[in-house]
Amino acid sequence: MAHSPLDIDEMREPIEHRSVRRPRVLSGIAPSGSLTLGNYLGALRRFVDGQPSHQGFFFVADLHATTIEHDPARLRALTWETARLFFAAGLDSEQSTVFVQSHVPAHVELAYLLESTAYVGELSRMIQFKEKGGRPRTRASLFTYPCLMAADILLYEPRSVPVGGDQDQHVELCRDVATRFNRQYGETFVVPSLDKAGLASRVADLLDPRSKMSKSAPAGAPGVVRMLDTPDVIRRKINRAVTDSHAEVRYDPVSRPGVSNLLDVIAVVSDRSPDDLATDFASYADLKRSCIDHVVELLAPVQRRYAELAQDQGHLISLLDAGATQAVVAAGPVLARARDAVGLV
Ligand code: AQP
Repeated sequence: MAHSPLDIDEMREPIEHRSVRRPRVLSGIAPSGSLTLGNYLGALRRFVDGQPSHQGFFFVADLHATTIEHDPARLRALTWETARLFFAAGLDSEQSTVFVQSHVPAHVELAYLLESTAYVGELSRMIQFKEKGGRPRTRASLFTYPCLMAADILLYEPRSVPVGGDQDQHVELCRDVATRFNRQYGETFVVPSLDKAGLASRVADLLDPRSKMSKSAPAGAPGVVRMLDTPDVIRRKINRAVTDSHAEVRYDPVSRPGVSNLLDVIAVVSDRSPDDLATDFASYADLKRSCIDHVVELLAPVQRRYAELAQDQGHLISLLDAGATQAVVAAGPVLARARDAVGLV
């Protein structure tokens, strides 16, 4: 008999978690660049806000950063920086499991078993692979990356995974592969449902407001505000943000994306509606000034905590070690079931 994802979820919830009713969430951020204001507002800050109500597994997805050409020293530095920013933003090791992906070998081990379940045809259809890969020197890991992402998800048995961005297709593949595995080898994985609600608003690039603000943009890219930018740099970048030739400030993401992006940022930070906010400003100069003030004030405490953490690398390492230990324990039963199911002894 087929089970709905929820039925399977109930059945497969590890015994030690059945009494803990906080729904599980998990998310990884690849250290492919210095984190941006978009990563903060769209991901980190939301993880932090959700800690009391959700059991979170948050990891620096270092393995995902090796799917394209990379510099080892830079990867190492960005991994530490990203982990420090996780804690500086307010992730709390008492409430959430925070770790570095490669410190939990179950991710790679399960990814391999899923590579032995996924088909070349379905992996070839992934839009991200078609866009970034398909050349003779494309790394094989870029092709199999969705299997690693599926392992990242399935190991922690979340009930649902938020979708709505460029990762949708990968989450769908995760469900397909998990369902096939369960059918071929017996019920092993919780197949998460897709959560289309409650998506973060997307912060756009300040100079190219129809594109996402992206951490892998070149260092110093003027349209990308980094979480560790100084107030002066933030001021300079926002002052140079593209607007348009209209006189009055109005929220219209389709025809006025630059101005609307600045209004969106202030709206998320101040918890107001962007339409309503627009009436506060007499000019674009006013709007930019307010946006600068909000962003500088938002990031100041995070940057202060980051500076403190940077003084004590030993403390950071011990926090991450503890997180990895918890993640190994949480992921262990799922990996053991999968190994057993495919016939490994
Ligand atoms: N501009 C953004 N606005 C809102 N949310 C954003 N996120 C990323 N950019 C924005 C969220 O941050 C998390 C990072 O996930 P990722 O490491 O898988 O990278 P990504 O989604 O591809 O984000 P980037 O910053 O654009 O990285 P690169 O340049 O490496 O591709 C996710 O939760 C994402 O939604």
